[in-house]
Formats: sequence, C-alpha cells, structure tokens
Amino acid sequence: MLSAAQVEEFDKNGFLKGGVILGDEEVERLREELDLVMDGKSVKRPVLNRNMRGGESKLYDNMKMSVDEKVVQIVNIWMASDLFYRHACHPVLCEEIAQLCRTDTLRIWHDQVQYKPPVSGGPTGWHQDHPLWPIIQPADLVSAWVALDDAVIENGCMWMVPGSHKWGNQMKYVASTKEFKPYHKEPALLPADAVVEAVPFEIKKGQVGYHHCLTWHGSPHNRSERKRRAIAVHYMPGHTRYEPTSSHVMHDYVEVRPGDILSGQHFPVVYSSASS
Ligand SMILES: O=C(O)CCC(=O)C(=O)O
Repeated sequence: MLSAAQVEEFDKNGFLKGGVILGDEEVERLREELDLVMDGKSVKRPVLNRNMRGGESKLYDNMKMSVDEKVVQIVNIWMASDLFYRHACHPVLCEEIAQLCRTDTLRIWHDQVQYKPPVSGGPTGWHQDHPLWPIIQPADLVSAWVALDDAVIENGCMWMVPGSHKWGNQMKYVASTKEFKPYHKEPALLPADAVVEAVPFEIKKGQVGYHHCLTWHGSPHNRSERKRRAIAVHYMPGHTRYEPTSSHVMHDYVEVRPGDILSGQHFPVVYSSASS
C-alpha cells in the first residue's frame, strides 16, 4: 500500500520507486524461467521473443542500434510461464497500481521483458508508452517495472523526465542526443513551464518502479560486465477501451468490438477490489 505522499509524488513526476517486492530466491526462479523462455525451451510461447535491433524494430526508430547490439524483448512471458503470470498477479503490485490508477479493477494489457546483455546491451530509445499502443484508450495506464538485476547507470537503467506525463502525446517530437539526452524537436509546443531534463531511475534487484504511460523514458547501452534483466507489466484500469487507430502486436488477441472494454482471455483480470 502506497502512502498519500507517494501517490502525490507519482502524480507530480509520473514515476515512483516502490519497495523490494521479491526476495533473492524468487528473483532466481524468475531468472531461470526467463532463460527457458528466451531460449525457446518453454512448452508454451510468449507473443514475441526477439532482439529489438535497428531494422527489425520500428518501435524505437528515434534511436538506431548497430547490428552487434542486443536488447532481448519478450512480450507476454505470462502466457509462456505460470510463474510470470503469478508475478503479474503479485498482490503488492496490483494493490499499488490500483491506487495509482484510482481503479477497482486491473487487467494485464501486456507484459514485457527487456534484457540488455553485458557489454553488447543496446539502448531503448526515448519514448512514451501510450502512443506505441494505438489500440487502447484512455492514456492513463501505469506499469510496474521490476528489476531482476540491480539496474544502475552503468548497466543501462531507465531514465525518466519528471512531469512529462502531463504534456500529452509528444511522441513524434521526442528525440535523443548522441549522449542519450532527450529533447523536444518543437519545444514551443510544450507547456511554458516544461523542463526537459532526465533523471536516472536506478532500481534494486527485486524492487519495483512505477511509471505512467505518457512519461518520457528510455534506457541507454549496457557497456558494463553485468546483465540488466527486468520484467515490466503494463496494467489496464477497469475502464480501458479497445479503440484501434493503428496496428499493435496484441491486436490479433482482441475479441471485443471497438469501443468495448478490452477484456478477454488474453487480457485477464488480475485485481478486483470487490474480491479482496
Ligand atoms: O526496460 C527498459 O529499459 C525499458 C522498458 C520500457 O520502456 C517500459 O517498461 O515501458
């Protein structure tokens, strides 16, 4: 349960560090399970298991990667692994996300592992999540990003731009310098008091970091000798609707009509305050 001060901090900045919610053994079991899925050895399969490298990925085209860089992206590992499904149902994550979303119901929109291997780990370019999810509305989802290794500056932790979740959809103007500093291509379009300045979001192994789906964020290279693994679960509040305007990898799994609440077996309810 988050305090009122924590909720206020999240509302102000668009991100918040939570507590350590996984012990060493739990992290170890998730790491083993991740290896199985990543190596294609699990019985069930995730929706995506790929290297998000330049050319293969249009998601982050404001940040090109060279061919020897690697960011393994797995989408919906919960469909391949009961352990990861249970992780998405973690009572602390769900209760705190429900607080931040002011909702009594949560569904999984989708989850996402991003693994940056030692030395060759590539960047994840500056972006906002919701503009990359053009089949759902409104833009008020919150994600729970749990580190499976200490995520620090040296191994490519995420960076966040405080307050940027209040600036609306700016995705087509969000850009990055060579030094991985974010900037806006048409700053006059931002609110007068907007300051585009990124801060590191270091998260300990087993700890959770929350971010709003409009917060500008990204993560640079991992040139260290350490792995950087993490599992993000992107949660939908009870009122999220299916409103397709473009394509998305989860589109094929939708069974409802435009305008309907996005429900169904691939978007399971993982929290309902009526049941707690
Ligand atoms: O893991 C990362 O570095 C980026 C993850 C991300 O963009 C997200 O969870 O929304």
